[in-house]
Amino acid sequence: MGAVRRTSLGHWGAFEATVENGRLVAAQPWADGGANPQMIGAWPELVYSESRIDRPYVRKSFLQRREGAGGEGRGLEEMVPVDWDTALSLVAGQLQRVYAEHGAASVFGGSYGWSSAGRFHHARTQVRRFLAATGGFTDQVGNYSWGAAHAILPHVLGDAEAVSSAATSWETIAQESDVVVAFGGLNPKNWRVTSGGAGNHHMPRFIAKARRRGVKFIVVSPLASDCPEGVDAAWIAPRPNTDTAIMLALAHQALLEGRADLAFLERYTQGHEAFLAYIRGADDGTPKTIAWASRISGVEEAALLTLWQAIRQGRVMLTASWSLQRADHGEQPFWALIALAAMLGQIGLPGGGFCFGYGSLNGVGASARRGYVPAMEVLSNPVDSSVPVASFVEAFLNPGKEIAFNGRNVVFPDVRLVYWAGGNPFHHAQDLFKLEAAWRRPETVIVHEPWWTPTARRADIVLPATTSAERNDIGGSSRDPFVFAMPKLIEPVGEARDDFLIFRDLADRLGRQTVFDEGLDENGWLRRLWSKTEARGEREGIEVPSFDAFWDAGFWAVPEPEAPEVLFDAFRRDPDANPLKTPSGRIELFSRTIAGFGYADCPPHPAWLEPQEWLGVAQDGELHLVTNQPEKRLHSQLYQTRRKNAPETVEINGRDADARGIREGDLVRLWNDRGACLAVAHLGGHVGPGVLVMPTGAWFEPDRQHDWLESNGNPNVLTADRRTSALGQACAALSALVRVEPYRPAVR
Ligand SMILES: Nc1nc2c(c(=O)[nH]1)N[C@H]1C(S)=C(S)[C@@H](COP(=O)(O)OP(=O)(O)OC[C@H]3O[C@@H](n4cnc5c(=O)[nH]c(N)nc54)[C@H](O)[C@@H]3O)O[C@H]1N2
Ligand SMILES: Nc1nc2c(c(=O)[nH]1)N[C@H]1C(S)=C(S)[C@@H](COP(=O)(O)OP(=O)(O)OC[C@H]3O[C@@H](n4cnc5c(=O)[nH]c(N)nc54)[C@H](O)[C@@H]3O)O[C@H]1N2
Ligand SMILES: [Mo]
Repeated sequence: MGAVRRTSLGHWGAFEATVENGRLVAAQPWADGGANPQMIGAWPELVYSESRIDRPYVRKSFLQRREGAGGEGRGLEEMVPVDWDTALSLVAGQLQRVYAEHGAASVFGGSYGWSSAGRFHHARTQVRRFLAATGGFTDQVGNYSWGAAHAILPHVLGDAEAVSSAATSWETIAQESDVVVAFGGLNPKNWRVTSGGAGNHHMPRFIAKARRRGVKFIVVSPLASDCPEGVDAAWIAPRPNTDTAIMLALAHQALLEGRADLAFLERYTQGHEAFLAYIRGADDGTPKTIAWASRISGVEEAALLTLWQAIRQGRVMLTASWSLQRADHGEQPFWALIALAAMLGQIGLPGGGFCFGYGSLNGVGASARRGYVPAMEVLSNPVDSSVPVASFVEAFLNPGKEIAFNGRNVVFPDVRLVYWAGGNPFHHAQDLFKLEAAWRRPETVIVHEPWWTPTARRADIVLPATTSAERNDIGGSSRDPFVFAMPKLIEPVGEARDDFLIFRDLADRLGRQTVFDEGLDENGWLRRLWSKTEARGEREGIEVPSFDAFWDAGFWAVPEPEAPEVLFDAFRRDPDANPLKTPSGRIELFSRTIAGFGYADCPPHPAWLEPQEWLGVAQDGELHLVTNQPEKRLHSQLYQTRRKNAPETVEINGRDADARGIREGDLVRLWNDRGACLAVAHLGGHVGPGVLVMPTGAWFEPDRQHDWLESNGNPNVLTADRRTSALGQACAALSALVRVEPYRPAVR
């Protein structure tokens, strides 16, 4: 039989698969989509990886004693292979037991994680749908990506769309902007990825277009490579987590020089008086001057004044990457950026104002009509129990504890059973040794995974899931102009089953099958999802192909929107006719709602608050650890391929390396009170002094001989399990201090 070529999709791009004799043998970027060939090419390696889970497994003592086994042995004991029927009856029995004895809130099923690109077989959606159908569960709210923004933006802008889906189009930057100031940079590595996957990775093209018109780029980031290549951007390297101070000082300078657009503030904002009083220093006696920001950020006054000169006139786009808000008081830099943009008065103009995430994800600022990629339907959760996404470790450790969260109180449930499908908490959570301890608390842990990830290895019952190559699906991203058919390429590897089929079987055992599947199989669901795309097309006068035509073609190019998107253009045209959904209908630079919450860590206007961990409080020898997204992987995905880098690399400034006797390529040990990990030092001159940059995603591998030493270089053993504020309760991974030294293992 000859080779067959089919189109498919992953979060790192659309690809053309070659299948020979029932085997996936090659994958190449689709069309001229610009996806990264190395990441795409890893598909066969991924699918046939040695780390695939070949059949169901149960932890040895759990198989013998069920919930009586206790959690101590998780990750340590032997995993015993069992047949599917044994595994599924165990799972069903455990769910029944916990529902009956403790109630649905004791089933933790938030199951945060990216899962796979296909929207029907999206494991996190499937597990939450399943648990909603069988009795309910404790959910997780918000996300790790932009959790703090998700909480603060609705108070300021009326909703969170400016971070979740909407963005001023790059087209308008290329046509209208004079200057782009990118806090957190525009790192091209991030454009390799988008949730749901893309056919179009064209950010480099947009940037090139902007460059041709002479748009000037200024990158404010501790890492030089956050500037896209060929852009020759000016680089300002502040201490991490000090952007808010810089933004406030620029706003203050605008006020001093009479360049603040008071008419804009008057017409389009609410509470600017309080904000202006704050930056003048009326409340705390400290005007937020350039000199003040220089002391905090470590950037010379002259460089900050040059930055001010660059933005005091012309069309200015101010952008922030999502990373800025993944830190202590992460709400503030986003609010401060909005305030600074309001002072300059260009919000709502093409190529001007502010925007979040251009450097964070492929497709932000691309021209795409939203809403044509259908999402799998969820069911409403019959119990009202949820925790902020990044608080799950705290919740496992403190049942019954009450925390404040964005104006309400959350009581942590008494978690007895954990069900995770489509995420890797031993990658994504902070303070992983703390997670290890918390993970022992529940009575039962069930995980669906295609691969033996650190999370799968720490389960009581592991069910092997298929990859997206082994089933039919529909995929795509709302930030991309394509929807893709994802035909089944090969038969399931080993005894793997689709998450959907596993849940359908379990739902049947629990007497809830029709609630879960509504009588539809895979094909039925794909057709039902496509009918939503058709219905949307009908509403908007867009011609959508029939399901069969779409499936045969392998993709559908959604027609481009007529005009490039400009954030808040309608609001700018007429704020009375198009008010924001804030209490005042305006951009809130002072929020009475937030004032009413009375949170010390989130005041009612943008403000500089010292992070708990940053260079301003570092002891002698401590450095600020920035943990960013990995270049050649998607989080912990692809680690089981040649995209692995073990131990992971850490970027260190030459001066800091010299002071510690560290040379290029040395094996080093990073540590603090929370743990330690290995890494390989890289001294490329890419980071500012006092800063270490280390990507996330290495598979957590604690060295049992050397207590607290993680050997693959997973930096989350060093990050703090701390929230941004009582408002966001979001992940603050990017505020962490550590020490580093050459690694000299003790002779055993
Ligand atoms: N220090 C630090 N930590 C961070 C961040 C940071 O910047 N710094 N970033 C955070 C952010 S923004 C995010 S989004 C998270 C990401 O955290 P995660 O989303 O948990 O990371 P992934 O590695 O993408 O995990 C997805 C898992 O789903 C599995 N999977 C894939 N397909 C299937 C399937 O079909 N079925 C099943 N059952 N499983 C499947 C994969 O094998 C993988 O283990 O990490 C967060 N953690
Ligand atoms: N290749 C690849 N791309 C990805 C992902 C991936 O795993 N791999 N993950 C995707 C996901 S889930 C998400 S949420 C996005 C995340 O998007 P981002 O959060 O924007 O990405 P990061 O790489 O974490 O951070 C971008 C840069 O911000 C800089 N930075 C960190 N702290 C500070 C600070 O305090 N101030 C300033 N000015 N700069 C700072 C760092 O140098 C870092 O390189 O990325 C997406 N894109
Ligand atoms: Mo994310």
